[in-house]
Amino acid sequence: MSAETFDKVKQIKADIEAAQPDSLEALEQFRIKYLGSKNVIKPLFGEIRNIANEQKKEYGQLVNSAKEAAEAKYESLKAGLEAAAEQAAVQDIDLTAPGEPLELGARHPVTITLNRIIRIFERIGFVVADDREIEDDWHNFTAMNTPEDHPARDMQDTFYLRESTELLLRTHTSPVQARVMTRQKPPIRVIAPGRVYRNETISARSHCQFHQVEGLYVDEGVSFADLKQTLLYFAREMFGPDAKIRLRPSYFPFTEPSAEMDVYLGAETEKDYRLTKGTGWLEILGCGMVDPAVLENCGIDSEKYTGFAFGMGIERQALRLFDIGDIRLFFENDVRFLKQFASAL
Ligand code: 2NL
Repeated sequence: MSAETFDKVKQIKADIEAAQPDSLEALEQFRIKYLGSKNVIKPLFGEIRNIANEQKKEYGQLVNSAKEAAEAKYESLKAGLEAAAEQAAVQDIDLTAPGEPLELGARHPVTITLNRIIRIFERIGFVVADDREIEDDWHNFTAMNTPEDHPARDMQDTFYLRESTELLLRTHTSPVQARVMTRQKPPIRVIAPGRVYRNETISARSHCQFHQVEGLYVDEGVSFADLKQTLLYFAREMFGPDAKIRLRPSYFPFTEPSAEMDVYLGAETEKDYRLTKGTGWLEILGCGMVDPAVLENCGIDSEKYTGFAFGMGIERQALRLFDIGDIRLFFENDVRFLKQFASAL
């Protein structure tokens, strides 16, 4: 009885020593058989109670040596077989095959339009200013002379942050300029392009997020004539050397006097007729002389300095420039749409 049990263990140990797993799969079979949770060695330890007392020690050592032989064989073969498998996999790769083509992206039509506008103003000394999109009530509204009860401040029109009624998604890029004015002395000549937010129902014509460029020029002796000449220059660069402009009286809380600027496109083509509702005139931007109260709010002496400012929406211009019919396409990130507007800018 005892001799048979010894023989069984010796046989298993011999099997372990003779085994030559030659692949990772075979090695795994080996591991399961001799080292797994239901391995064949485990029950042999239990057999020790059937062994005569004077042989127990020898038996125990024999079973242990079988187990150690399995562990040693497993460890000695593992690294080599893994390396061989990896090498075999590498050999399967055709290194001469052509690579996957990298798809080249295209600039977004809003970015193209924005860049065009920025270039035009950069040429006459305007510098791009950039700042946060989550603004505080003061920079977005109070500094801009917008009274507490102004409808723009309503929850219906502005996205406030849930944590605080002091923080909001900027409704225009004016707070960027407010920040420039509070930290820099005139002369100031900046343009502030960027994303702005309004709580509006999304349609083909409007969206709750869009882009704006605002401009600001503050110095001694800046006049409405400077405003008009600067905007005429812009219109000619943007729409061609024959572009005509007109300024219509308007109202903004932050400028006085204020005006809307239209550009004459003519109504000869069907597209221009449609865009200008038959008048030939297209509304492009709002502008005016910076209200002295805004200058004072931002720490600029309104007795010494004057300024003009303007603001325009980008999406509407991009729609016109690329003949796109629906503003929602700008924000869907569909590459089939976005790829169509390759441009030098
Ligand atoms: C529009 C009209 C406008 C301004 C923006 C401005 C900025 C400062 C001071 C005074 Cl820091 N004004 N910005 C002025 C007039 C019009 O935007 O229709 N935008 C889409």
